[in-house]
Amino acid sequence: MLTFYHAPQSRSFSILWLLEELGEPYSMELIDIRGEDGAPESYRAIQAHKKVPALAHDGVIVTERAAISLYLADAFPRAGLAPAIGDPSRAAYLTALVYADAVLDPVIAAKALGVDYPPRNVSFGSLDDAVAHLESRLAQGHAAGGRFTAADTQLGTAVHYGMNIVGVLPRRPVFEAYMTRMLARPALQRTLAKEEALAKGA
Ligand SMILES: N[C@@H](CCC(=O)N[C@@H](CS)C(=O)NCC(=O)O)C(=O)O
Repeated sequence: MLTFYHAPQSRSFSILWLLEELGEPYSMELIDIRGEDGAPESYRAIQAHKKVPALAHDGVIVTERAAISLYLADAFPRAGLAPAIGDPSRAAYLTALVYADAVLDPVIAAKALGVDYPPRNVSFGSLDDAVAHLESRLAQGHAAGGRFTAADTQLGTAVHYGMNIVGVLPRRPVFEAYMTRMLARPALQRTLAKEEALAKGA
């Protein structure tokens, strides 16, 4: 049994997309993160910072998008969203999947918030380095080489947010072509439809 703790139009979008790619049944608990004090205090027992997403699976809780993505892709291998342990392509997969939250999300957030920082003194480095790295990585077709994996739900969400929502990432042809490929996926189209319905309160 999978329970997904979600808020529409938030970072938990990437996990909603991954769940749609997996095709496993799940239930959704909506968490109101936008009240004055954020999510209810009771939710802290699930997520220490009262943030979404979180996932409960057969009595265990997983938090942090990178961990949830790795967990789900490994727990449901039938969907083929993670190279197996021992497959050399797992290196690029793990790197891209963790990069999305460890590097790309903070550089986009810092730029969007107008925060100046010395790139060599922070773990995530500079936006320019991230753009150059993403450009060469996504030129291969997907986050981790030739095929779609759970790294794409993470990187794809960050590229969409950075380029289309906050306008921090430049509209490089590689990024546009990548997003066009992602948007052709039925699972992403279902995710966007669900998000729209949730945002309208349906
Ligand atoms: N490190 C977390 C970040 C999740 C996150 O930033 N969630 C935001 C939504 S965009 C949130 O729940 N914010 C509500 C709050 O901080 O009160 C993860 O990767 O899961």
